[in-house]
Amino acid sequence: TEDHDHQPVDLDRLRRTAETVLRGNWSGDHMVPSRTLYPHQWSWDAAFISIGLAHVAPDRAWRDLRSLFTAQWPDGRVPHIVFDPGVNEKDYFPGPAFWDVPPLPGGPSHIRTTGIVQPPVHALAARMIHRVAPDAEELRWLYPRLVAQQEYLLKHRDAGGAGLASIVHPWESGLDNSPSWDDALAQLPADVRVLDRYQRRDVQVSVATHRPTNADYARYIALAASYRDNGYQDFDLLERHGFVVECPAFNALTADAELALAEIAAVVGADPGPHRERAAGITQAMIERLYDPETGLFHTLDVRTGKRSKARCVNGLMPLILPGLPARVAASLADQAASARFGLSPVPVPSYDRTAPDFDPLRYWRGPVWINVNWLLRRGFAGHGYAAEAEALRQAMLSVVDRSGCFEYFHPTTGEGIGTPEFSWTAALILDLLA
Ligand code: 2M8
Repeated sequence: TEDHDHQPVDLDRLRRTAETVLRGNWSGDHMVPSRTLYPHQWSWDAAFISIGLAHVAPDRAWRDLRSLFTAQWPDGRVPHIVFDPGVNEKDYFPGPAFWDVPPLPGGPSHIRTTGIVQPPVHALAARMIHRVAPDAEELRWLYPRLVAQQEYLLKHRDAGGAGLASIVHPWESGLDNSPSWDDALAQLPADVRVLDRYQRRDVQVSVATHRPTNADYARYIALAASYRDNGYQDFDLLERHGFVVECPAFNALTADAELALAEIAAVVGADPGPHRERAAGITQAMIERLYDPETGLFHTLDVRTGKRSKARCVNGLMPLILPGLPARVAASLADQAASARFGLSPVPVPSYDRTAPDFDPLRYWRGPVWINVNWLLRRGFAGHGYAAEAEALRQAMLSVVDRSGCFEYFHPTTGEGIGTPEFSWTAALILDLLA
């Protein structure tokens, strides 16, 4: 046991630190994930951020979600980045010129966005903000938009035909360079010459050995360009696009969003029934397609090859957030999360199996600890009656952030802060854990 296991957490100092980060990262009508590395608005960041912000600045929490959904596309997709027109194009790559989204008929013409999505955590966020700072008017504004977001994912993105949403880019998962995508990406050429035409901004602002490799980055750029050049359309994805994958975390969050929508529906006078049915359908399809009883984990499915990835990654634990998961499946996830492969404390659950030969404690989503997935896992434990594990994970999160600061991610052994130092969702979710 390392000494940080025993250090008492200074709760007041922690709260003040987190509040300071969120004050510094507010940009008029939205929060940036980080002033330096991520100077625009990100989709799932906004959801996590608003959950924590609700406790200290509920107006800003509602505002952040409203800003994001103002940029929603007419087909229902919520873009993964909404660009701030006040930020210089060279301050983030790939920026609005690369994504080149044409003004959308019926959509806001002055707002520039990417054309891919991120996990739909926003219904959960709306439900949670409403509990802390009730505002039925905001919920009424958001409800049809949240429903359209779900319909986009469950109709346009059901490339596998089984009722699950596919992602068309690793960035859509939020777990950029997770080993979950290695098999699917290995089938694509990695032509790093594509990077000659662009400047990677992330490796200038952050440490290159912590960020995705150039080979991976070249594939990210090629995939984004291919989706863009197909007009951001989703028909015939399997024939037209090189990356079509079902992710267990993305789909668990999609099902969880339906459960949140069922509760929101009750407030706004809509029918909760269909939302509950959809959540149950997604949960069932996930168990059939993505669960491996031998590993006791969920795995990503490459819809193009029909093969499940063997990698054991944190997204494979995420279905624990679903209350409808059979107790035996929940028990196997809980076992795995507490096992030597992951481990809940003294440092929270890492992004990848600690015992894997290619576990990398520093490289982004291939080893380090992230607070957002641990915050979700904690909810999962609590929801399935694992109170001790939920509390151990909560303490581990508070302790690592208290010692190191509101970093983007943390070293999975030492707990040292890595990446960008004043990271919004870390600060926000700590405030939620302290509430
Ligand atoms: C990271 O992703 C962006 C691309 O969207 C990047 O690497 O530039 C991921 O950690 C993602 O989950 C997160 O939403 C984003 C902003 O915090 O950064």
